Amino acid sequence: MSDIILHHYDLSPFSEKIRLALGYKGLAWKSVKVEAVPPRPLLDALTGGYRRVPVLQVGADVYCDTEVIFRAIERIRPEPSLYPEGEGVSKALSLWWDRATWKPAIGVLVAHIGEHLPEAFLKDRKDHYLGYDISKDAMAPMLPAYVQQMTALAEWLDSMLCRTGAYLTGDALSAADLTCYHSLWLLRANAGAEAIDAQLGLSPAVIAWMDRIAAIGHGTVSDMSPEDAVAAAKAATPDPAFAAAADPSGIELGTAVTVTPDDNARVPVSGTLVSADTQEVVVAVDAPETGTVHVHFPRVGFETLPVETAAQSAA
Ligand SMILES: N[C@@H](CCC(=O)N[C@@H](CS)C(=O)NCC(=O)O)C(=O)O
Repeated sequence: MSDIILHHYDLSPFSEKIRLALGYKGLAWKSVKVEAVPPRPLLDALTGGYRRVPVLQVGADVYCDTEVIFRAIERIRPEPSLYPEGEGVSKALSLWWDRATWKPAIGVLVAHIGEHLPEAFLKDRKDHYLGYDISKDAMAPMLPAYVQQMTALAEWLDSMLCRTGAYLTGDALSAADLTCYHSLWLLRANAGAEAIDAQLGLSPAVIAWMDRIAAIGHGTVSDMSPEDAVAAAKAATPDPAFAAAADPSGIELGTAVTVTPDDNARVPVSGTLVSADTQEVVVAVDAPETGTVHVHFPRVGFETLPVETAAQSAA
């Protein structure tokens, strides 16, 4: 099998979930570090311009968004499963947590370290990513509400752990644990565990659960340059295992489509629909640097539309 390559940056919480998933599976992987602020021309060539991080690459197959990255890792090494209670409960918890905690977690974060965030980072997030200002000053008036929300949401984790034992969905870890951990990890890694545990009133059960997850580690990691990652894509051909007879949503294979996140960073990726099931969509994208790559997205959280329909809905 081709190398497993993760394009990420250290302080990206969504990347931390994937680093831990790779560690949980005991996988060896290559680490390609990307800038926290675009431009990222080589990553764009691999994804067709998908704006977010992390991205997982295996040869000429490229996976965008942690939901589909979890799925890819599960296919590569099925045991121990990231979905011991099935995909539904784990994915539903993950989607809820990611969307409910994103803004309040950033609000708490910038209260602690906002003065150290570079101007270019803040401008990029406002103008091209989130659409709102995440500087310390701009978020300060809402800080009490952000703390209230994070506190209440973390208490729900405590309630789940009290019922299930070691992990959120049962006595074995699931992808939901890695997801619900990542924003608390971001806060503790930057502001200090003691300060965050006290500020959000994290319970002993939640703290012990985070310690268990941190102990998983990241697996066996070695560095790779972005240039080598692009060369690996060019040298490979997309995995034919993802051929499908038809898209269940009715778009004909071979249609020119755009795939766009439905929350933030709404930068469409344009490509040719090559495969799809109810959970995952795959488009072929060509760039001179990479040749043809197959870019995979989840269905939930993304809009896959024929190019003409996308143009009409944007008009
Ligand atoms: N739904 C996406 C969210 C990913 C996300 O928000 N990533 C952040 C970094 S942790 C990001 O891309 N920020 C903007 C950037 O780095 O350009 C996923 O699950 O992968």
